[in-house]
Amino acid sequence: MGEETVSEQAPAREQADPRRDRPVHVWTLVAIGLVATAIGIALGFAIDWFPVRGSTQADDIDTVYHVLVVASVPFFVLVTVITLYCVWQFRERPGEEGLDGPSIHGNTGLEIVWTTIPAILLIGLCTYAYVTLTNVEEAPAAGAPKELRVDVTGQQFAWTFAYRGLDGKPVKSAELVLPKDRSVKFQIRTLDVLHDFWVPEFRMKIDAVPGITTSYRITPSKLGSWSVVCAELCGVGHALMRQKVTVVTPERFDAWIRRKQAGGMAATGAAGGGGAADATDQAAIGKTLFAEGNGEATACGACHTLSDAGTSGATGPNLDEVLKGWTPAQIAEAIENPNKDVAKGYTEGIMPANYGDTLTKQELAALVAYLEKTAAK
Ligand code: HEC
Ligand SMILES: [Cu+2]
Repeated sequence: MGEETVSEQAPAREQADPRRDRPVHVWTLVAIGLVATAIGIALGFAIDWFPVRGSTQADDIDTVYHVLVVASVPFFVLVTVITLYCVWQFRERPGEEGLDGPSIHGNTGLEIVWTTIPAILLIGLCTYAYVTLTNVEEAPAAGAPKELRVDVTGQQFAWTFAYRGLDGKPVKSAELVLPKDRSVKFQIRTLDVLHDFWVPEFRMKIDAVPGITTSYRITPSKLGSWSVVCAELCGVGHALMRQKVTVVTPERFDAWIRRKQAGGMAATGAAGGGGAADATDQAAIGKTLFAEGNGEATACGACHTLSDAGTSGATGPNLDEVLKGWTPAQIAEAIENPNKDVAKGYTEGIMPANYGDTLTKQELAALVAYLEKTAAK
């Protein structure tokens, strides 16, 4: 039996077979490969893959991408050309059904070549990417404007921002506002699951990991308004976890910070005053909670637009429009049990369902009082 198979197979391969196509010359394949490589690299550069370059880091990071294109297209072409050529040249022809090719065992020279070249290439590219990442994240030089520190907190399904190291008191915000041409270091945390803090225009991104604080640094280099995106699948509301980042001139940034500091101060003063807060103080506390949260409870303004609180969130209904005529009981119910009566056109499970726990009774009352007063205007 065994002998029969061998004697049947061997001649089929060893003799020049009239059924075979004439082999293509190796230089023809090389020429095809070079043309395909040139087209591939040209396309890689011609297509504009990237959003606007919004930070000083963007140039170097885009260069990494272009170097990777130049390094990987030739290998992609090499593998593809050889594969397609073999599929065509050694296809099964009528009469060859069930035949097996000659058995080939190992080629030490080839194996050394195809291990060494990719190893050198990979080590080189990793080193280059690592050095680039270290360089773009270098602390600002002496004499540059003082670095801004922003704590970023992720929670299903919104981000809140806290500015540290300002002159005067820290500022919390549901919206990210940054000055142009000043280095900013983000310290990123999460209150629940993994999230990932990303502004595509700034190019940098990093996971928010439970239990640890991660960070990165960028310098906004363009005025404009873009999206903060969550880039780590984090639950049903992941795709809606988007907020606004606005890059403004340093003067406008300082004015914005001062306005925030003044607004927050009134509310803190009222809360710290002790005793029964009167209606105006209640509303001031409510407004602060709405725009800033309380560290545990996500700011409502991250998801809701409310012009009185200066927020522009777009994940949930616009509260300038929907709250008219609501009773305090209805507002409280919507906050504590958001999934009971889901607003038309919106998905259940996006608005945090834990405000009953993360807000104290007084905070909830203040928020309801504020929203009722604002809606009545
Ligand atoms: C992560 C985003 C998110 C946050 C944070 C959030 N909400 Fe919502 N909210 C939504 C979504 C989405 C809906 C619509 C679905 C629903 O009713 O549950 C909604 C619905 C509402 C409604 C009902 C609106 C209607 O038309 O029925 C009210 C009122 C409301 N939210 C108030 C608040 C308040 C107050 C806070 C802060 C304590 C808050 N929300 C925080 C996303 C959010
Ligand atoms: Cu997320």
